[in-house]
Amino acid sequence: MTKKNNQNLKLPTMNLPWVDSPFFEQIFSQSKLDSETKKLVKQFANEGYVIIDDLGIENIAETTEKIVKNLTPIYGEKGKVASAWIYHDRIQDAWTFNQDVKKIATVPKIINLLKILYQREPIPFQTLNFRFGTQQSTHSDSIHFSSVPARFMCGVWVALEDIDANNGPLHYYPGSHKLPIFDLNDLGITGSYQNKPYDTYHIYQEFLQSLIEQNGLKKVELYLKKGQALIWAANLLHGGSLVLDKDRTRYSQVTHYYFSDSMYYIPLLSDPFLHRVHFKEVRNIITGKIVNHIYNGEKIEVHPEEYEVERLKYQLLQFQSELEKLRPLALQSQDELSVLKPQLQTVQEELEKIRSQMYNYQTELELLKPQKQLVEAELERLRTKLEASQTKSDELEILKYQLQKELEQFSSQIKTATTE
Ligand SMILES: O=C(O)CCC(=O)C(=O)O
Ligand SMILES: [Fe+2]
Repeated sequence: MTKKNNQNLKLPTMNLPWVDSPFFEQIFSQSKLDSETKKLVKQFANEGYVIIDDLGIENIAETTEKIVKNLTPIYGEKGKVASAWIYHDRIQDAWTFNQDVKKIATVPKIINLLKILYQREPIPFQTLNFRFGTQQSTHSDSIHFSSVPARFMCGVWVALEDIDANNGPLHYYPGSHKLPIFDLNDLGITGSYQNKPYDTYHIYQEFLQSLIEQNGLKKVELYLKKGQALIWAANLLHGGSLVLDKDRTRYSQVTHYYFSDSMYYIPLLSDPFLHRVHFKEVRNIITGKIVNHIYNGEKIEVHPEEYEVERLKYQLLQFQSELEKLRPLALQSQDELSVLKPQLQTVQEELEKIRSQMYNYQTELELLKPQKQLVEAELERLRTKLEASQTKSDELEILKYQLQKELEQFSSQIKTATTE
Protein backbone atom coordinates (compact mmCIF):
# COMPACT_ATOMS: atom_id res chain seq x y z
CA MET A 1 0.00 0.00 0.00
CA THR A 2 1.45 3.34 -0.96
CA LYS A 3 1.21 5.09 2.37
CA LYS A 4 2.36 8.39 0.80
CA ASN A 5 -0.49 8.31 -1.69
CA ASN A 6 -2.90 7.43 1.05
CA GLN A 7 -1.81 10.39 3.09
CA ASN A 8 -2.14 12.74 0.12
CA LEU A 9 -5.66 11.55 -0.51
CA LYS A 10 -6.55 11.04 3.13
CA LEU A 11 -7.57 7.52 2.28
CA PRO A 12 -7.85 4.94 5.02
CA THR A 13 -4.92 2.57 5.20
CA MET A 14 -6.14 -0.88 4.33
CA ASN A 15 -4.80 -4.36 4.76
CA LEU A 16 -5.24 -5.07 1.06
CA PRO A 17 -2.99 -4.99 -1.99
CA TRP A 18 -3.61 -1.59 -3.60
CA VAL A 19 -4.57 -3.33 -6.87
CA ASP A 20 -7.47 -4.90 -4.91
CA SER A 21 -8.35 -1.77 -2.95
CA PRO A 22 -11.75 -0.08 -3.32
CA PHE A 23 -9.70 3.14 -3.58
CA PHE A 24 -7.48 1.83 -6.37
CA GLU A 25 -8.50 4.44 -8.95
CA GLN A 26 -7.68 7.35 -6.63
CA ILE A 27 -4.34 5.86 -5.55
CA PHE A 28 -3.52 5.00 -9.15
CA SER A 29 -4.22 8.49 -10.47
CA GLN A 30 -1.64 9.82 -7.98
CA SER A 31 1.03 7.23 -8.75
CA LYS A 32 4.34 8.31 -10.25
CA LEU A 33 4.99 5.15 -12.24
CA ASP A 34 6.17 5.20 -15.86
CA SER A 35 3.46 4.74 -18.44
CA GLU A 36 4.42 1.15 -19.34
CA THR A 37 4.31 0.01 -15.70
CA LYS A 38 1.08 1.94 -15.21
CA LYS A 39 -0.48 -0.04 -18.04
CA LEU A 40 0.57 -3.31 -16.40
CA VAL A 41 -0.71 -2.23 -12.97
CA LYS A 42 -4.07 -1.14 -14.39
CA GLN A 43 -4.50 -4.35 -16.32
CA PHE A 44 -3.58 -6.40 -13.23
CA ALA A 45 -6.08 -4.46 -11.11
CA ASN A 46 -8.87 -4.76 -13.69
CA GLU A 47 -8.28 -8.20 -15.16
CA GLY A 48 -6.35 -10.01 -12.44
CA TYR A 49 -3.43 -10.99 -14.68
CA VAL A 50 -0.62 -9.66 -16.89
CA ILE A 51 1.46 -11.34 -19.56
CA ILE A 52 5.20 -10.78 -19.49
CA ASP A 53 6.94 -11.29 -22.83
CA ASP A 54 10.49 -10.99 -21.60
CA LEU A 55 11.63 -12.19 -18.19
CA GLY A 56 14.89 -10.34 -18.54
CA ILE A 57 16.95 -13.54 -18.45
CA GLU A 58 19.75 -13.65 -20.97
CA ASN A 59 19.50 -16.73 -23.16
CA ILE A 60 16.09 -17.65 -21.76
CA ALA A 61 15.71 -20.36 -24.45
CA GLU A 62 18.89 -22.00 -23.19
CA THR A 63 17.69 -21.77 -19.57
CA THR A 64 14.31 -23.36 -20.34
CA GLU A 65 15.96 -26.12 -22.39
CA LYS A 66 18.43 -26.82 -19.60
CA ILE A 67 15.59 -27.17 -17.10
CA VAL A 68 13.67 -29.58 -19.33
CA LYS A 69 16.82 -31.62 -19.99
CA ASN A 70 17.76 -31.75 -16.31
CA LEU A 71 14.30 -32.72 -15.05
CA THR A 72 13.37 -35.19 -17.80
CA PRO A 73 15.12 -38.21 -16.19
CA ILE A 74 13.24 -37.82 -12.88
CA TYR A 75 9.75 -37.26 -14.21
CA GLY A 76 7.69 -40.42 -13.86
CA GLU A 77 9.13 -41.20 -10.45
CA LYS A 78 7.65 -40.73 -7.01
CA GLY A 79 9.68 -39.57 -4.05
CA LYS A 80 12.10 -37.00 -2.76
CA VAL A 81 15.16 -35.44 -4.42
CA ALA A 82 17.02 -33.02 -2.12
CA SER A 83 14.10 -31.11 -0.62
CA ALA A 84 11.95 -31.52 -3.72
CA TRP A 85 9.01 -33.83 -4.16
CA ILE A 86 8.37 -35.73 -7.38
CA TYR A 87 4.77 -36.65 -8.02
CA HIS A 88 5.10 -38.41 -11.36
CA ASP A 89 4.45 -35.54 -13.82
CA ARG A 90 4.98 -32.66 -11.37
CA ILE A 91 8.07 -31.75 -9.42
CA GLN A 92 7.54 -29.54 -6.41
CA ASP A 93 10.44 -27.33 -5.31
CA ALA A 94 12.94 -28.33 -7.97
CA TRP A 95 14.58 -24.98 -7.08
CA THR A 96 16.24 -26.84 -4.17
CA PHE A 97 18.51 -28.70 -6.60
CA ASN A 98 18.23 -26.87 -9.93
CA GLN A 99 19.76 -23.41 -10.24
CA ASP A 100 17.86 -22.56 -13.44
CA VAL A 101 14.51 -23.29 -11.78
CA LYS A 102 15.63 -21.02 -8.93
CA LYS A 103 16.79 -18.36 -11.42
CA ILE A 104 13.29 -18.18 -12.96
CA ALA A 105 11.59 -18.19 -9.52
CA THR A 106 13.70 -15.27 -8.32
CA VAL A 107 14.21 -13.31 -11.54
CA PRO A 108 14.60 -9.58 -10.63
CA LYS A 109 12.23 -8.36 -13.32
CA ILE A 110 9.33 -10.32 -11.77
CA ILE A 111 10.34 -9.54 -8.19
CA ASN A 112 10.45 -5.82 -8.99
CA LEU A 113 7.10 -5.86 -10.74
CA LEU A 114 5.52 -7.79 -7.84
CA LYS A 115 6.92 -5.19 -5.43
CA ILE A 116 5.06 -2.53 -7.39
CA LEU A 117 1.86 -4.56 -7.63
CA TYR A 118 1.76 -5.50 -3.94
CA GLN A 119 3.88 -2.85 -2.23
CA ARG A 120 5.41 -5.54 -0.04
CA GLU A 121 8.46 -7.76 -0.28
CA PRO A 122 7.67 -10.70 -2.65
CA ILE A 123 8.42 -14.15 -1.23
CA PRO A 124 8.68 -16.89 -3.84
CA PHE A 125 7.89 -19.95 -1.70
CA GLN A 126 7.17 -22.86 -4.02
CA THR A 127 8.01 -23.98 -7.53
CA LEU A 128 6.10 -26.54 -9.58
CA ASN A 129 7.54 -27.98 -12.76
CA PHE A 130 5.13 -29.77 -15.05
CA ARG A 131 5.87 -32.14 -17.89
CA PHE A 132 2.31 -32.37 -19.31
CA GLY A 133 -0.82 -30.25 -19.23
CA THR A 134 -2.23 -30.62 -15.71
CA GLN A 135 -5.92 -30.61 -16.73
CA GLN A 136 -6.41 -29.17 -13.25
CA SER A 137 -9.99 -28.05 -12.70
CA THR A 138 -10.72 -24.33 -12.42
CA HIS A 139 -9.86 -22.96 -8.98
CA SER A 140 -8.67 -19.91 -7.11
CA ASP A 141 -5.25 -20.30 -5.49
CA SER A 142 -6.76 -18.54 -2.48
CA ILE A 143 -8.30 -21.84 -1.36
CA HIS A 144 -4.85 -23.48 -1.32
CA PHE A 145 -2.60 -20.62 -0.22
CA SER A 146 -4.10 -17.73 1.61
CA SER A 147 -2.77 -15.02 3.81
CA VAL A 148 -3.90 -12.67 6.52
CA PRO A 149 -4.43 -10.04 5.24
CA ALA A 150 -5.98 -11.82 2.28
CA ARG A 151 -4.93 -11.55 -1.38
CA PHE A 152 -1.20 -11.13 -0.68
CA MET A 153 -0.37 -14.07 -2.90
CA CYS A 154 0.09 -14.60 -6.64
CA GLY A 155 1.26 -17.12 -9.19
CA VAL A 156 3.75 -16.76 -12.04
CA TRP A 157 3.52 -19.30 -14.84
CA VAL A 158 6.41 -19.62 -17.30
CA ALA A 159 6.20 -21.56 -20.57
CA LEU A 160 9.24 -23.81 -20.96
CA GLU A 161 8.08 -24.69 -24.48
CA ASP A 162 5.55 -23.28 -26.96
CA ILE A 163 1.96 -23.78 -25.86
CA ASP A 164 -1.12 -24.07 -28.06
CA ALA A 165 -4.68 -25.38 -27.90
CA ASN A 166 -3.54 -29.01 -28.13
CA ASN A 167 -1.05 -29.47 -25.30
CA GLY A 168 -3.28 -28.44 -22.39
CA PRO A 169 -2.84 -24.68 -22.08
CA LEU A 170 -3.48 -22.78 -18.88
CA HIS A 171 -6.87 -21.07 -18.85
CA TYR A 172 -8.27 -18.25 -16.75
CA TYR A 173 -11.34 -16.06 -16.35
CA PRO A 174 -10.40 -12.37 -16.68
CA GLY A 175 -11.83 -10.23 -13.90
CA SER A 176 -12.81 -13.22 -11.72
CA HIS A 177 -10.32 -12.09 -9.04
CA LYS A 178 -12.85 -9.39 -8.11
CA LEU A 179 -15.26 -12.02 -6.82
CA PRO A 180 -15.31 -12.61 -3.08
CA ILE A 181 -12.84 -15.20 -1.81
CA PHE A 182 -14.78 -18.36 -1.11
CA ASP A 183 -13.68 -21.13 1.21
CA LEU A 184 -15.31 -24.37 2.33
CA ASN A 185 -17.14 -22.73 5.22
CA ASP A 186 -18.96 -20.58 2.64
CA LEU A 187 -20.31 -23.85 1.26
CA GLY A 188 -21.33 -25.17 4.67
CA ILE A 189 -18.37 -27.53 4.90
CA THR A 190 -16.07 -27.97 7.88
CA GLY A 191 -12.92 -28.66 5.92
CA SER A 192 -10.22 -28.80 8.59
CA TYR A 193 -8.50 -32.09 9.36
CA GLN A 194 -9.33 -33.49 5.93
CA ASN A 195 -7.20 -36.17 4.43
CA LYS A 196 -5.42 -35.60 1.16
CA PRO A 197 -6.80 -36.03 -1.48
CA TYR A 198 -9.51 -33.83 -0.12
CA ASP A 199 -12.84 -35.62 -0.03
CA THR A 200 -14.91 -32.43 -0.31
CA TYR A 201 -12.92 -30.70 -3.06
CA HIS A 202 -15.38 -31.77 -5.76
CA ILE A 203 -18.12 -29.71 -4.05
CA TYR A 204 -15.88 -26.64 -4.31
CA GLN A 205 -15.14 -27.40 -7.98
CA GLU A 206 -18.85 -27.76 -8.80
CA PHE A 207 -19.63 -24.57 -6.91
CA LEU A 208 -17.07 -22.66 -9.00
CA GLN A 209 -18.60 -23.95 -12.24
CA SER A 210 -22.02 -22.62 -11.15
CA LEU A 211 -20.39 -19.34 -10.12
CA ILE A 212 -18.76 -19.00 -13.54
CA GLU A 213 -22.06 -19.68 -15.33
CA GLN A 214 -24.03 -17.38 -13.04
CA ASN A 215 -21.60 -14.51 -13.60
CA GLY A 216 -21.25 -15.15 -17.34
CA LEU A 217 -17.46 -15.30 -16.95
CA LYS A 218 -15.50 -15.89 -20.16
CA LYS A 219 -12.76 -18.45 -20.32
CA VAL A 220 -9.50 -17.51 -22.01
CA GLU A 221 -6.86 -20.05 -23.00
CA LEU A 222 -3.29 -18.89 -22.86
CA TYR A 223 -1.03 -19.76 -25.78
CA LEU A 224 2.38 -18.59 -24.58
CA LYS A 225 5.64 -18.99 -26.41
CA LYS A 226 8.66 -20.48 -24.70
CA GLY A 227 10.01 -17.95 -22.16
CA GLN A 228 6.82 -15.89 -21.84
CA ALA A 229 5.13 -15.63 -18.46
CA LEU A 230 1.77 -14.93 -16.87
CA ILE A 231 1.27 -13.33 -13.46
CA TRP A 232 -2.14 -13.98 -11.89
CA ALA A 233 -3.73 -12.57 -8.76
CA ALA A 234 -4.47 -14.86 -5.80
CA ASN A 235 -8.20 -15.02 -6.45
CA LEU A 236 -8.17 -15.25 -10.27
CA LEU A 237 -10.01 -18.39 -11.39
CA HIS A 238 -7.71 -20.55 -13.50
CA GLY A 239 -6.91 -24.15 -14.37
CA GLY A 240 -5.37 -26.48 -16.95
CA SER A 241 -7.35 -27.10 -20.15
CA LEU A 242 -7.77 -30.56 -21.65
CA VAL A 243 -4.76 -32.09 -23.37
CA LEU A 244 -6.13 -32.72 -26.85
CA ASP A 245 -2.93 -34.24 -28.21
CA LYS A 246 -1.84 -36.88 -25.70
CA ASP A 247 1.54 -37.24 -27.41
CA ARG A 248 2.51 -33.66 -26.60
CA THR A 249 4.39 -32.40 -23.56
CA ARG A 250 3.66 -29.05 -21.94
CA TYR A 251 6.79 -28.17 -20.03
CA SER A 252 6.05 -25.26 -17.71
CA GLN A 253 7.09 -23.82 -14.39
CA VAL A 254 4.88 -22.14 -11.81
CA THR A 255 6.21 -20.16 -8.90
CA HIS A 256 3.84 -19.21 -6.11
CA TYR A 257 4.58 -16.01 -4.21
CA TYR A 258 3.51 -14.70 -0.85
CA PHE A 259 4.36 -11.23 0.46
CA SER A 260 6.02 -10.04 3.62
CA ASP A 261 4.24 -9.02 6.84
CA SER A 262 1.43 -11.54 6.62
CA MET A 263 0.32 -14.82 8.09
CA TYR A 264 0.20 -17.79 5.76
CA TYR A 265 -2.25 -20.67 5.86
CA ILE A 266 -4.23 -23.25 3.86
CA PRO A 267 -7.96 -22.40 3.94
CA LEU A 268 -8.94 -25.76 2.44
CA LEU A 269 -7.70 -27.42 5.64
CA SER A 270 -8.66 -24.75 8.13
CA ASP A 271 -11.59 -23.64 10.27
CA PRO A 272 -10.18 -20.60 12.10
CA PHE A 273 -13.24 -20.22 14.32
CA LEU A 274 -12.77 -23.77 15.54
CA HIS A 275 -9.12 -22.90 16.28
CA ARG A 276 -8.02 -25.12 13.47
CA VAL A 277 -5.67 -23.22 11.23
CA HIS A 278 -3.31 -25.10 8.97
CA PHE A 279 -0.46 -22.60 9.04
CA LYS A 280 2.17 -22.94 6.35
CA GLU A 281 5.85 -23.07 6.92
CA VAL A 282 7.03 -20.62 4.28
CA ARG A 283 10.61 -20.77 3.02
CA ASN A 284 11.73 -17.81 0.94
CA ILE A 285 13.41 -19.18 -2.20
CA ILE A 286 15.53 -16.00 -2.43
CA THR A 287 17.05 -16.25 1.05
CA GLY A 288 16.46 -19.97 1.74
CA LYS A 289 15.13 -18.91 5.17
CA ILE A 290 11.84 -19.58 6.94
CA VAL A 291 9.64 -16.50 6.94
CA ASN A 292 8.07 -15.01 10.06
CA HIS A 293 4.31 -14.91 10.40
CA ILE A 294 3.32 -11.33 11.12
CA TYR A 295 -0.05 -9.96 12.20
CA ASN A 296 -0.41 -6.16 11.92
CA GLY A 297 3.32 -5.76 12.41
CA GLU A 298 3.56 -8.20 15.31
CA LYS A 299 5.54 -11.42 14.97
CA ILE A 300 3.34 -14.42 15.76
CA GLU A 301 4.68 -17.83 16.79
CA VAL A 302 2.93 -20.54 14.82
CA HIS A 303 3.60 -24.25 14.97
CA PRO A 304 2.60 -25.81 11.65
CA GLU A 305 3.61 -29.27 12.91
CA GLU A 306 1.00 -29.04 15.69
CA TYR A 307 -1.72 -29.07 13.06
CA GLU A 308 -0.76 -32.61 12.05
CA VAL A 309 -0.77 -33.78 15.68
CA GLU A 310 -4.18 -32.19 16.24
CA ARG A 311 -5.46 -33.69 13.00
CA LEU A 312 -4.38 -37.17 14.06
CA LYS A 313 -5.88 -36.67 17.54
CA TYR A 314 -9.13 -35.59 15.93
CA GLN A 315 -9.15 -38.64 13.67
CA LEU A 316 -8.49 -40.89 16.64
CA LEU A 317 -11.47 -39.35 18.44
CA GLN A 318 -13.60 -39.89 15.39
CA PHE A 319 -12.57 -43.54 15.19
CA GLN A 320 -13.32 -43.91 18.89
CA SER A 321 -16.80 -42.43 18.58
CA GLU A 322 -17.41 -44.62 15.54
CA LEU A 323 -16.37 -47.59 17.68
CA GLU A 324 -18.67 -46.48 20.50
CA LYS A 325 -21.54 -46.36 18.04
CA LEU A 326 -20.73 -49.85 16.81
CA ARG A 327 -20.34 -51.40 20.29
CA PRO A 328 -24.09 -51.71 21.20
CA LEU A 329 -24.67 -53.13 17.76
CA ALA A 330 -21.97 -55.70 18.35
CA LEU A 331 -23.45 -56.58 21.75
CA GLN A 332 -26.91 -56.91 20.24
CA SER A 333 -25.51 -59.11 17.54
CA GLN A 334 -23.89 -61.26 20.20
CA ASP A 335 -27.23 -61.65 22.04
CA GLU A 336 -28.97 -62.52 18.82
CA LEU A 337 -26.26 -65.00 18.07
CA SER A 338 -26.68 -66.79 21.40
CA VAL A 339 -30.44 -67.11 20.70
CA LEU A 340 -29.85 -68.28 17.19
CA LYS A 341 -27.19 -70.83 18.07
CA PRO A 342 -29.52 -73.51 19.62
CA GLN A 343 -32.02 -72.87 16.84
CA LEU A 344 -29.32 -73.45 14.35
CA GLN A 345 -28.41 -76.70 16.09
CA THR A 346 -32.04 -77.95 15.90
CA VAL A 347 -32.21 -77.05 12.26
CA GLN A 348 -28.95 -78.88 11.68
CA GLU A 349 -30.22 -82.01 13.46
CA GLU A 350 -33.46 -81.85 11.48
CA LEU A 351 -31.43 -81.55 8.34
CA GLU A 352 -29.33 -84.56 9.34
CA LYS A 353 -32.49 -86.63 9.81
CA ILE A 354 -33.87 -85.64 6.44
CA ARG A 355 -30.53 -86.41 4.87
CA SER A 356 -30.40 -89.95 6.30
CA GLN A 357 -34.02 -90.56 5.25
CA MET A 358 -33.20 -89.47 1.79
CA TYR A 359 -30.26 -91.83 1.81
CA ASN A 360 -32.55 -94.71 2.79
CA TYR A 361 -34.98 -93.92 0.02
CA GLN A 362 -32.17 -93.82 -2.43
CA THR A 363 -30.87 -97.25 -1.39
CA GLU A 364 -34.38 -98.72 -1.63
CA LEU A 365 -34.75 -97.23 -5.02
CA GLU A 366 -31.44 -98.78 -6.04
CA LEU A 367 -32.64 -102.16 -4.81
CA LEU A 368 -35.95 -101.89 -6.68
CA LYS A 369 -34.30 -101.09 -9.97
CA PRO A 370 -33.49 -104.73 -11.07
CA GLN A 371 -37.00 -105.87 -9.99
CA LYS A 372 -38.49 -103.14 -12.11
CA GLN A 373 -36.39 -104.36 -15.03
CA LEU A 374 -37.65 -107.94 -14.54
CA VAL A 375 -41.28 -106.82 -14.41
CA GLU A 376 -40.77 -104.80 -17.54
CA ALA A 377 -39.23 -107.74 -19.37
CA GLU A 378 -42.13 -110.03 -18.30
CA LEU A 379 -44.60 -107.42 -19.42
CA GLU A 380 -42.87 -107.20 -22.77
CA ARG A 381 -42.98 -110.96 -23.14
CA LEU A 382 -46.73 -111.11 -22.33
CA ARG A 383 -47.41 -108.23 -24.71
CA THR A 384 -45.78 -110.12 -27.62
CA LYS A 385 -47.63 -113.25 -26.64
CA LEU A 386 -50.91 -111.36 -26.55
CA GLU A 387 -50.17 -109.86 -29.94
CA ALA A 388 -49.40 -113.33 -31.30
CA SER A 389 -52.63 -114.85 -29.94
CA GLN A 390 -54.54 -111.86 -31.29
CA THR A 391 -53.22 -112.63 -34.76
CA LYS A 392 -54.13 -116.27 -34.29
CA SER A 393 -57.70 -115.47 -33.25
CA ASP A 394 -58.03 -113.19 -36.30
CA GLU A 395 -56.92 -116.05 -38.54
CA LEU A 396 -59.40 -118.37 -36.82
CA GLU A 397 -62.20 -115.85 -37.42
CA ILE A 398 -61.36 -115.78 -41.14
CA LEU A 399 -61.22 -119.58 -41.25
CA LYS A 400 -64.54 -119.75 -39.42
CA TYR A 401 -66.08 -117.37 -41.93
CA GLN A 402 -64.73 -119.33 -44.90
CA LEU A 403 -65.99 -122.63 -43.43
CA GLN A 404 -69.41 -121.09 -42.89
CA LYS A 405 -69.49 -119.92 -46.47
CA GLU A 406 -68.45 -123.37 -47.70
CA LEU A 407 -71.06 -125.02 -45.44
CA GLU A 408 -73.76 -122.74 -46.83
CA GLN A 409 -72.69 -123.57 -50.37
CA PHE A 410 -72.60 -127.25 -49.58
CA SER A 411 -76.07 -127.28 -47.99
CA SER A 412 -77.59 -125.36 -50.92
CA GLN A 413 -76.05 -127.91 -53.27
CA ILE A 414 -77.64 -130.77 -51.27
CA LYS A 415 -80.98 -128.96 -51.36
CA THR A 416 -80.86 -128.66 -55.13
CA ALA A 417 -79.86 -132.30 -55.54
CA THR A 418 -82.74 -133.61 -53.42
CA THR A 419 -85.35 -131.52 -55.22
CA GLU A 420 -84.22 -132.72 -58.68
O1 LIG B 1 -0.34 -25.35 -14.86
C1 LIG B 1 -1.54 -25.59 -14.71
O2 LIG B 1 -2.20 -26.23 -15.55
C2 LIG B 1 -2.24 -25.14 -13.46
C3 LIG B 1 -1.29 -24.70 -12.40
C4 LIG B 1 -1.95 -24.06 -11.24
O3 LIG B 1 -3.12 -23.92 -11.14
C5 LIG B 1 -1.11 -23.54 -10.15
O4 LIG B 1 0.08 -23.89 -10.12
O5 LIG B 1 -1.62 -22.79 -9.32
FE1 LIG C 1 -3.55 -22.70 -9.28
